[in-house]
Amino acid sequence: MLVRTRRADDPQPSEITPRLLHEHRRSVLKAAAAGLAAWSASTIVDAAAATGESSGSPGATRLQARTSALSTMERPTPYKDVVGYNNFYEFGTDKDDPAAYAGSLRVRPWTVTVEGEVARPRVFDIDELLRLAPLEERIYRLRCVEGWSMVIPWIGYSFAELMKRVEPTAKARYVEFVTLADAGQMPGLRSSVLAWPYVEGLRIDEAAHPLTLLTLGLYGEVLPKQNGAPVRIIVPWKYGFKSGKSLVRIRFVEKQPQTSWNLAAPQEYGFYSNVNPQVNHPRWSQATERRIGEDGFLQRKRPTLMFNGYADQVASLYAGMDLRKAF
Ligand SMILES: Nc1nc2c(c(=O)[nH]1)N[C@H]1C(S)=C(S)[C@@H](COP(=O)(O)O)O[C@H]1N2
Ligand SMILES: [Mo]
Repeated sequence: MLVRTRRADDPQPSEITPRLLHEHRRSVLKAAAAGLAAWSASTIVDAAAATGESSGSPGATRLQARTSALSTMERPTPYKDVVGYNNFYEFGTDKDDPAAYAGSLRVRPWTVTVEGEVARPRVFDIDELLRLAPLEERIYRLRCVEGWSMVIPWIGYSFAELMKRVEPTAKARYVEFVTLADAGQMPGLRSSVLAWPYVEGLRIDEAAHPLTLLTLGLYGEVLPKQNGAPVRIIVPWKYGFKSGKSLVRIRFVEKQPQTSWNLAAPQEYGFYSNVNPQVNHPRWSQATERRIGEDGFLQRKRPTLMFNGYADQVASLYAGMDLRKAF
């Protein structure tokens, strides 16, 4: 059953929040009218139906998730593009390498070690993480620094849920996300294109922001391997590379972490990497983006939105900062 309708036109930045809340309220009311608990309405069917395509891999574990009001109303990118056009350099640098080679990734057993400046350091088993908090479907735009974007119905919960359970100390000012580096499973590690493991970082208030999603699935199923199984982070107002895949270690630290992309090319990839159409990459403009799945002659370029459309929610995190310097 469809409980939401979604329009394909682009929302203006100022429109996003009110429209989201409006749509969410409507879906809740409709679900209630149909005699369903609002949260049990099947967003899985909804996301797939919106693209007019079948989605999901045969045999993949399905996840039940409730609709989140933090979703964009844009049409999700077709499933085949979401799982077929990827950046995951541990499996090669071509867009189709992850789909071709990530099959060798072993996702069980899997643990995520949470350590550093926390009162309760802990090793979480992946199956524990799947049950730690109620799963939500969050439809977010993913804007790659290379100039393309997708709209993906992710499944997970706010990273803040995990933070609550480990209790960061007063010294914790940053969070370092360390991803798997195992040459036996990851043929891309033969290349020295990046320093392995792939490491990313956030300031602690960015990590604690409700939009920051500890991500365990997409399109109603557990994360496909090429998308960063079994758990990754998604930070929707930042360029895609801030969203590390296949996390194994999360460290709360005092000092700003060294990140893989910043080490590889510091003049091109700063620590913040907020989506910002006014700050160009040294080698290309960031003013517009190409939506994957809509390629073709007449494809119009979409304007890139400040903070990827989340200015109302996140701009205050950067009050007083010069975003040309802190790029
Ligand atoms: N471990 C790891 N995480 C990674 C990357 C990577 O190469 N390795 N690539 C990043 C980049 S550049 C992007 S755009 C997104 C792509 O996510 P997707 O393939 O699920 O769309 O993952 C990010 N996370
Ligand atoms: Mo990217």
